[in-house]
Amino acid sequence: MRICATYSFPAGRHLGGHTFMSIDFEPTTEIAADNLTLAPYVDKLPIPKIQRPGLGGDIQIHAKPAMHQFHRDLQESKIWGYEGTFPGPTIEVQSGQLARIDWINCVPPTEAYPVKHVENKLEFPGYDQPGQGAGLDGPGVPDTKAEALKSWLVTHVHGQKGDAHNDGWAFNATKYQGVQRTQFPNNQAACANWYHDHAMSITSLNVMAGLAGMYIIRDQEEKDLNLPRGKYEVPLVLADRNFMTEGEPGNRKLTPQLLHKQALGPNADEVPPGQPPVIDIPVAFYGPFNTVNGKITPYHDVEARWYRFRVLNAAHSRFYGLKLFYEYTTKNNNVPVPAADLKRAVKLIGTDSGLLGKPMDIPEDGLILGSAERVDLLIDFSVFKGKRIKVINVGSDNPQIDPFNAVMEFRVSPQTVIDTFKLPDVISKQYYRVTHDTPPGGHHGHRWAVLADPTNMMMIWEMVELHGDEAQKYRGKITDGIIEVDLDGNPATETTVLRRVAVMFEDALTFFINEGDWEQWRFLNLTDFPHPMHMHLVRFQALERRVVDDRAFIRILENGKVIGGGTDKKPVTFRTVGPNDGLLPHEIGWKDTVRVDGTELVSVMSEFEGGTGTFMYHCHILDHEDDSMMRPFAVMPKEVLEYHPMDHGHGGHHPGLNNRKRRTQE
Ligand SMILES: [Cu+2]
Repeated sequence: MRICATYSFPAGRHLGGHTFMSIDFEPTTEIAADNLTLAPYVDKLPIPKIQRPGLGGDIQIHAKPAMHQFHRDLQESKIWGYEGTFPGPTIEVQSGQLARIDWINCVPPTEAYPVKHVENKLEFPGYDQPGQGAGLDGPGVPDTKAEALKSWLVTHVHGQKGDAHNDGWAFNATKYQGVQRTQFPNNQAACANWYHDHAMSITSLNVMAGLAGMYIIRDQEEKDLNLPRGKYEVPLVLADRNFMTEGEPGNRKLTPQLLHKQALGPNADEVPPGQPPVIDIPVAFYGPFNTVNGKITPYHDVEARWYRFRVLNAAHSRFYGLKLFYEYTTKNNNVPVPAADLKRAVKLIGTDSGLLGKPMDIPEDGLILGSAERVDLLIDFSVFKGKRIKVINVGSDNPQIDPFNAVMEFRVSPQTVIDTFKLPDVISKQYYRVTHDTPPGGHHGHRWAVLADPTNMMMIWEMVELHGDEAQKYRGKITDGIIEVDLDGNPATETTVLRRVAVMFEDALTFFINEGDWEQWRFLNLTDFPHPMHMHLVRFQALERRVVDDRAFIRILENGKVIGGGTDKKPVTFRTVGPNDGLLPHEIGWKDTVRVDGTELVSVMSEFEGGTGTFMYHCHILDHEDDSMMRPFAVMPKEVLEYHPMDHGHGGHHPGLNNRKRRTQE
């Protein structure tokens, strides 16, 4: 079993080396005998209730234990939800409207943790199937530590600007009856953000318990577009889930007990001769059941007219490849909506952090959404009058298999209705494409974050660029934590030498940023796993995506034990892929989370404005984030940063790091 199915793009848009995280589900005979499936399209799509700020901008959100029915044929499950629901209420504010939100922990310590946590090695096929696992599935090892957990919660509003003390710093979680007071100016463009738990080390479990909801910002520009609204604007919160089973193999039944079955796997990298394989990397969670707004594969009755969908991938790890199919009578014989119909009916008008300049078509082979990514979609169901349209996750190797790849179904009324909405040619006049020259005077700093897994952890290596003699002394040598890169592929120019300065979240802060500065961050993924990288505070635009030849990156051993990694006397090289700087067409939108697939380099450019303090950036695969694939960065007023000793490198408190440079200017 592999967890990274290769996702092929049609000719001309091939992203080469592009890995696509998916379920890779092959039903075993045991599963068939047990029939651990749930009938798709039997539950109506629920719509989370909307919560707007009251007088003075006040909102109170209570995290509390509740019962939640995921599917018609399942008993109610114990969850912890914001206002007792999963997803939580949709918070809706106007751009510029102050919101003061109190996040109140109402989960008493007497409440048992609502999620069972089990570790399951990838070599056993059961890691993405229902139940703890036994026999053929391989022994799922219960994590008894999870049973001892009491509620310890902190909420982060993903995509939200504001000072850092409102941002849900992972360590600043609170116990029962604790209140996290936050204030957001909402001085940002219309977009669909979301809120979820962010507690240090247990984010993955707390979110699995049900702690997530949407946060929608509206503005005048959006209003003037007269987009479908009210019941014609529908949030779709996607998340996969798993459940415990009961009974003997061959006669097992699903129970409503939420199950976080964490796949542990061998490192997918090729291990050079003489080097030990790396085992038990926490890969991720893959649930066999897709929920939308808290229901497993629901259906939604729609009129034959335009709708607007605010789609959020709130899954822990799963990347969705969303594709529309016509439902025919044979259950497993879905037919893709033909390209011409798709082009007529479906338009993409926005990404994570706001509206696009113009409506765009969605890719015929599926719209890819990594964890935490959002899209703003318009669908004209008059094209599909009287039909049933299935949404299927084609990220899987077996996209035709129902129900495990089913996401939801639209049932389009046969009735003709009057619809005054006309798709505008221009969506957002405020939108502009960011380039290297966008920052005033073209000035911007550079940062490097290397994603690496030479040991049994997924890590972010924070790097500094070395210069002059210091760089030269490392060129062509093997040194732990030194990565030499050949960015331009030109042998006549010098390679860039990067030195690792931080790994763990608790390592010294190294990214100090002037408030208002623009910076280009490069995420260099030297692992074979895709990592959706999210930066707090900012919105950014992706500048380019390149494929990395990472054969030069090797593990470094001491006494037969892996102690780190570095480049093997030659630099890591790159190749450009396809048109559009290697980006999918819609990846030119404003975003806060970007897919950095296995062995890829993705550069993003952002302006660090809208708040000051220490923020986090991290992989949004929640088990990677908990496994320390997260680092802090500080944004300070320029005149204050002038006073800060670390910024000038004369603090001298960090042996071996005192030569580091804060950044280079371009
Ligand atoms: Cu990751």
